[in-house]
Amino acid sequence: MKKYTAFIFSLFVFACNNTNDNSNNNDEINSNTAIAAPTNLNYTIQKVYTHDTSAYTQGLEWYNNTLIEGTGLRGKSVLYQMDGQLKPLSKKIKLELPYFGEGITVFDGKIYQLTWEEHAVFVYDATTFKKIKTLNWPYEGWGLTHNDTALIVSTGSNNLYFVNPSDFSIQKTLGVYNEYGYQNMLNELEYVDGKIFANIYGQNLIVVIDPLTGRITNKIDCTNLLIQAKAKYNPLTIDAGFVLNGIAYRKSTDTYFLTGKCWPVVVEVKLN
Ligand SMILES: [Ca+2]
Repeated sequence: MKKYTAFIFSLFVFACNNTNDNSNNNDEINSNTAIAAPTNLNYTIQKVYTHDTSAYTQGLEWYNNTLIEGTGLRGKSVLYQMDGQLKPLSKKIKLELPYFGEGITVFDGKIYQLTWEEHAVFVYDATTFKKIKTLNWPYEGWGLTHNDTALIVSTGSNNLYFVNPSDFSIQKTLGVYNEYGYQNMLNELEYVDGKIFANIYGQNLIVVIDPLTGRITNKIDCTNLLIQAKAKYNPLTIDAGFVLNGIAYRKSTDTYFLTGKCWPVVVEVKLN
């Protein structure tokens, strides 16, 4: 589901339960109560950084003043670390074939890295980048973040899975919805102050989710982000699969670092 066809497909599957791990049904939303539409959040660009255009971004998270990025594509998937100015540091893990890297998050001193279709979750020491163990995940792996006690996984469906960090056993499944129904294609994630931010695959859209109810409370339209960031690129050379994907919150500056798959820039924004 990472190719251009998937993007077209995504335009039609919105609110449909077509993936095998969707357990929710639109009927479960109380149709007697109007669901409030998400309110728009605006952003102000703070700074624009260079991003490696070979990095097919799947996961992005700040950890100890370094930005950790996990990337995808078979034979090209890596896990690496950048300094505070987003200059790549030496620590870098290359995934072997056939593994297709997906979302990452750092929890209790360990980096967790999903894989797309391989059902493997790699766990590394966040300081040394040495692999500690490999866990199993039954569904596709897309996005990953965490709250104080659980890792939170997206699978491209409308569900978020709260899992035990020690073995990835599912503690809770949360259906994510807006005023029209369930929201499919949840991708890269970021947990910030009791809310879950999610990229919607194939759209220039970030949604903000209430983790207690699954309701999308806010949305951030990133349609003009590359233009506003004055990113130098030829749109004709951009693959249709190089979509917005990547949210990392830096607490020290209260700013969000946004990018996309193989984008030339990472854009630091403050939400208004
Ligand atoms: Ca993230």
